[in-house]
Amino acid sequence: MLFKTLCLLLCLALFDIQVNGFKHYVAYKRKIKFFSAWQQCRLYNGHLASIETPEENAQVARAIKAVGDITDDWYIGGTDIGFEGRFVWIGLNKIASYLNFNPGEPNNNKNEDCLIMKGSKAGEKWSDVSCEYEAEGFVCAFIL
Ligand SMILES: [Ca+2]
Ligand SMILES: [Ca+2]
Repeated sequence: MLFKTLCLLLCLALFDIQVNGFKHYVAYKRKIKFFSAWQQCRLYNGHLASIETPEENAQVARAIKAVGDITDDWYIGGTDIGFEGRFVWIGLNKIASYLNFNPGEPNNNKNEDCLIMKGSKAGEKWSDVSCEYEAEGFVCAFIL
């Protein structure tokens, strides 16, 4: 019985590591639309960056700064294309619970459904943009 319990706990722990594993972020400086970026990250065996904590937000900002200008627009993997106003991380199939939008965003201006990160004096925050918009680049997450 004890063995079974230990085994179950170990399995749950391993499962948790797999689901909530440490994310490594890499930014790519390449003019690209949202769904092309999404596909590109899949081809790299990652996913278009999901951000679930302030720490992860800082990691994504660092990845962008390593390759380009944080005051440009960089795609991350959030969209409300399925249900207006409710953002999901498409790489995780999860509702975005931690949110970090620029002031006045998301404003769904002319039906914007895809998320970018953009740095300013307010910090490294998010805005919704048209999914057809060609951003400066994109960030992939790799779960280690
Ligand atoms: Ca929208
Ligand atoms: Ca917007």
